Amino acid sequence: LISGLMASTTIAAGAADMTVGFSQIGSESGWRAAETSLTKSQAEERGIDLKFADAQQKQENQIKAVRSFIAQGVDAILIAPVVATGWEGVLEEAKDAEIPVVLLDRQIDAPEDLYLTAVTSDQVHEGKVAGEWLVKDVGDAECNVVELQGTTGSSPAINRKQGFEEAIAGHDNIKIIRSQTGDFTRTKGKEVMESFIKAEDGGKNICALYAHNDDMAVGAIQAIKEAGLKPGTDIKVVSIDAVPDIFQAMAAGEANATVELTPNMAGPAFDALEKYKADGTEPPKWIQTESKLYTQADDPMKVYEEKKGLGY
Ligand code: GZL
Repeated sequence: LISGLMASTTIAAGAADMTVGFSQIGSESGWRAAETSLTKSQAEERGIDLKFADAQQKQENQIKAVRSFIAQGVDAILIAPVVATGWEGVLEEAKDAEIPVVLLDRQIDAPEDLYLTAVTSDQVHEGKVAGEWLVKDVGDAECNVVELQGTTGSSPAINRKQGFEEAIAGHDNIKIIRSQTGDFTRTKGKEVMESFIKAEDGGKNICALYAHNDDMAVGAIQAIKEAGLKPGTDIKVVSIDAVPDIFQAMAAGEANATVELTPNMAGPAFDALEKYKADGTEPPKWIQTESKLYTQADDPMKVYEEKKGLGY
C-alpha cells in the first residue's frame, strides 16, 4: 500500500511542477484573447497548473484574484496590470508570502523589488514607429490626425501617445486635432470615431487616424465607411498589435500600417520563472519583446493566413 501511495504522490507532484495564478485583464481585444490562449497552451505544454482569473478590465477584480492566489499558496503569479498605479499594497502581500510576480504586456509605477520581471514591448517605440510611418507617408502635406487612446491610465496608452507625439514633433504640418480613449475595444473605437467624424465636418477635415490598437482601428474603419468615406485613402489608418483582422483590412486597402506586438508574453515569463525556481537566477527587471512595422506592401493576406493559426 505504502509504495502505491508513494507512487501516486510522486505522479501527482510530477503532474504540476508549478502552480501559477494568472490575473488577466479581460478579453477586450483580439490581441488579449490571443495572449490568454497562448498562456494557457504554454502552461499545458510545460506541466504548469494555471489558475486563470478574468477581471473584466477592473483593477479591483485583479487585486481580489491576486489575494486569492496568495491565499491558495501558488508558486508564482502572472499579472497583466490594467492600469499602471495602485499595485504596491497587493504586491507587498505577495512579497511577504514569498510568491514571485511577473508582469505581462503592461508596466506599473511601483518599486522594482515588488516584481520579478516585466515582459512587455517598448510601447514608446511602438508609438514612435507609428508616427514615423505617418510622417513619411504624408510628407509636407497638411494632416489633421485623430487619436483613439487605449485604456486611460494604462502604460500602453500613456507610452504610445508619448512615442507618436515624439515622432511628429518638428513636423508642424501634422497635428493631433482630437484625442480620446476607445478603451482598446472595437465598439468604443467605432463610437468615438463617429463622434470625431461628426465634429470634423463629416470627416472631411480628418487626414489620418492613429489608434493605440488594431481593434479600435477596425471599429473606426466601420464608422468611416458608414460616413461615406474611404478608410485607407480619405482617412489613413495606422495602429498597433498586428492582429489578423487588420491585415484583412489592409488587403482591402482600408488600413495602412500596424506595429506588431507579440501575444506570446507567457513564453519568456515561464522561462524566467522556471529558471528562478530551479536555481534562484534573477531575470532582468524588463524582458523586452520585439516590434515590427507592417504596411500594405507586406503581402497582408499572406500575413493574415500565418497569424490566423497563432492563438488568435
Ligand atoms: C499592450 C497591451 C494592449 C494591446 C491591446 O501591451 O496591453 O492591451 O495593445 C490590449 O490590444 O487590449
